[in-house]
Amino acid sequence: MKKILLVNTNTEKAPYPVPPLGLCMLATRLEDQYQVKIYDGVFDEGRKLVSEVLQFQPDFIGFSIRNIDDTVEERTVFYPDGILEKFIRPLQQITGVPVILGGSGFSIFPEELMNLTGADYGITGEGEEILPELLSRIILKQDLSDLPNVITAETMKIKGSRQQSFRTADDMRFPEIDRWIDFNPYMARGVYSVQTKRGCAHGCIYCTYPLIEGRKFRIRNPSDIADEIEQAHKRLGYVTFEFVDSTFNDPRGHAEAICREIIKKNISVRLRTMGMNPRHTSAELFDLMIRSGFTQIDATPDSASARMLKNLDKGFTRAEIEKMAGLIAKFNLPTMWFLLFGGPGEDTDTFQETLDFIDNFINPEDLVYMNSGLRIYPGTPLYHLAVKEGRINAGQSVFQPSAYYCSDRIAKTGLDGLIRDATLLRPNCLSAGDTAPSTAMIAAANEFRKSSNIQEPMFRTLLRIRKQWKMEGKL
Ligand code: B12
Repeated sequence: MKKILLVNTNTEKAPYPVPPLGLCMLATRLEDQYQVKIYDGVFDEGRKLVSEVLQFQPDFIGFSIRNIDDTVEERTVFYPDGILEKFIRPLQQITGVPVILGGSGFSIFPEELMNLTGADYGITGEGEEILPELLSRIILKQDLSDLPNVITAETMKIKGSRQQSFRTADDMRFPEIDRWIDFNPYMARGVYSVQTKRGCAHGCIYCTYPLIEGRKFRIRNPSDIADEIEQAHKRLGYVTFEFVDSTFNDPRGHAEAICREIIKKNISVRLRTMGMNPRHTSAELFDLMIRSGFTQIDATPDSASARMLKNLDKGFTRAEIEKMAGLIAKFNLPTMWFLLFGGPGEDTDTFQETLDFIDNFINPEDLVYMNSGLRIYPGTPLYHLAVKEGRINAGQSVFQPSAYYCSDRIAKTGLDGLIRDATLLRPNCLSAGDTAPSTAMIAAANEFRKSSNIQEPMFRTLLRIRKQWKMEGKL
């Protein structure tokens, strides 16, 4: 049997370490035909990689590239150089086996990453269908030119338009993450990731999700999702399950069906999710979410200004965000809010509108992240707008993270000042540059949770410590 090593090159541990779900899915798909191993670089950061390769002697090495930069203009962390230095170069020096790249970050910047790394092949988008096909064609020395989403060192081009290979997501075999990687280091602050669908049908002007996952929602069978959670819960015990979908409650009815299946299992699990679409929230959904085990959610409306919601093409209204906020309050569901300032047309009025929303609709115990400036990604409406407005040239690469958009109706420094003032007056509001709490703060939060046996989400404890330290002048 030929061997393939899949390498997770993501070493980011903020806001918390995330397990390489995509690689585990690929490993699960490949294991019938190949001997597969995952090297998880999150905690080891490449230290044991060379010795693993010398021991395993793979025939292929696949690198997953997830993060390119942290999308926070003020602090800009750029990951590719570290990925090259810690993971890719050391292996290129000791072996000549084909190197294949993939992952969400790679899918946004395939040409740039092929150039930077000198890799042999790359696959954009989901890998389950194309990777096995690519491997067998390489083995059989067959032509690759009709393989969609594949880029090679020779062609440096992706053939045709990007396609998604699954018609539905039912054939997305769920992996047992902890069978592929050591899950122990994730147990402290990490989460067990679950994907319930692929695709995003929304048109938010700055967003890469449709580019990475396709524009059509392709949903998994809700009872399979509940089985996955039940089985992982049995294996791991106390762990938080996090849904990693673009938005959890889309298309309408899917989230409700998942919650019902989990409730039927009669298991006591902790659930959380990223993006909620305000339009598809309802008392019924929140009731089901609470009953199935949700202990926190992320709300990502980006803005609460009617004008900005339109300009960002969010697909929902201010009234719908207010409805969602009302439900969050009614069901007392701890929430992290994410707001994005500086999009096209942002001015002091629209800023104030969103600030009023924070003051009137958000629980002061909930966290609000305020981000300034929008990262410009290739292939997005924002990219085209930036070209039209003469901010970048048509076709210009925006790989280096200096490409941010800020409305011409508000100076960037002025916007940063407004955010700073807002966060000074509101202890629950943080500028996006503050997403990583210090080790001392995490330690204090853990200590507090242990001594008070408190069950609240970590972000609330961190906020508690932050407020206390601020009062004591420690911050
Ligand atoms: C969920 C999510 C989060 C959650 C993670 C929760 C969790 N439990 O995992 C949270 C909110 C915590 C988060 C945080 C961050 N995120 Co995030 N996140 C996502 C999101 C929406 C989905 C990721 C995911 O799990 N997908 C599902 C899995 C199954 O897919 P996958 O891993 O991509 O794998 C598939 C393919 O990529 C491919 N593939 C993967 N590896 C390989 C390897 C090979 C060889 C091949 C052939 C194929 C292949 O096949 C897999 C199966 O089909 C993506 C956007 C997106 N739609 O992809 C952004 C995304 C990955 N995040 C991004 C960023 C920037 C971040 C942060 C740095 C933000 C910040 N400043 O804090 C942090 C970093 C966190 C960390 N520790 O790494 C960016 C990365 C690109 C970039 N701009 O750099 C993305 C793409 C969003 C964006 N802005 O464009 N994120």
